[in-house]
Amino acid sequence: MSNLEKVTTRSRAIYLAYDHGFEHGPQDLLGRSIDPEYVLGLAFQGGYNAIVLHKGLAEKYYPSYRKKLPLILKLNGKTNLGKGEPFSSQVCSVNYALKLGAAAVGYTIYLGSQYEAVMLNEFGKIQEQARQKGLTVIAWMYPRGGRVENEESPEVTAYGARVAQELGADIVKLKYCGSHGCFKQAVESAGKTKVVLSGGPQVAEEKFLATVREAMAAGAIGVAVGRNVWQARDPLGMTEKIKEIVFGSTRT
Ligand code: FBP
Repeated sequence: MSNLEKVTTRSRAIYLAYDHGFEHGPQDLLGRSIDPEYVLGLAFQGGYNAIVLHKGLAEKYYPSYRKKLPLILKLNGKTNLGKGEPFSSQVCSVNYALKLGAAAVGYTIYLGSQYEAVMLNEFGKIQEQARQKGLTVIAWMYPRGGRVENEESPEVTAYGARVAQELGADIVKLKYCGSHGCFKQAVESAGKTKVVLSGGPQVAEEKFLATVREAMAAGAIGVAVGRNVWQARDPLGMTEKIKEIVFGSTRT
């Protein structure tokens, strides 16, 4: 089985992102979603290809899922309390991710930030270490900072996709740039690096599903979604609708 096959199903994938307690604070974790046990159960029951966690949650909650749900270990993070140029620093090593049972590692690059060089440097090392250990590498490519006028413009989205390809990411996670055409351009820029759609803040169910449809039609292999699932009224129902779009008849 190739590295990518460990976190995909017939070259498609749905990932449940759950790093928000770190990135945004508990304000995002409404109701049951404050409980990591609940969200891991949801990822397993929903048949997600993997769950995204920081190491603290992986240490305490992942052991009982180790054999049944692949893990994407998020290697860097930042809170939303800091002001100024965005910088997400590395908080976990590739070796420790492997020890925790990860099948893949994730890293956010704020392309265009004043600290871009530091993140590119960290990612470059992580990519090589992950290759040696047989882990899939996923880049969260989020253009952001004072020099980036529009974080979701077609130009910076495609630029981020291209940089992910040139850095050797297996998968790049991109925010939706607003149309089928511009997302298709981003997918083309990513080349052999696979693209997954980043979910974003919760929106009306039909609106989110329409975006997933457009991203898939543009060539994405799936989604890495958090809030639009575990903040939904019926997270498992929402999951089924996403699966229908992403896998259609390809799901085994
Ligand atoms: P969502 O589907 O909830 O948007 O999660 C995707 C994600 O990339 C998370 O992994 C991460 O915590 C968050 O979005 C980052 O959001 P922001 O753009 O606000 O920094």
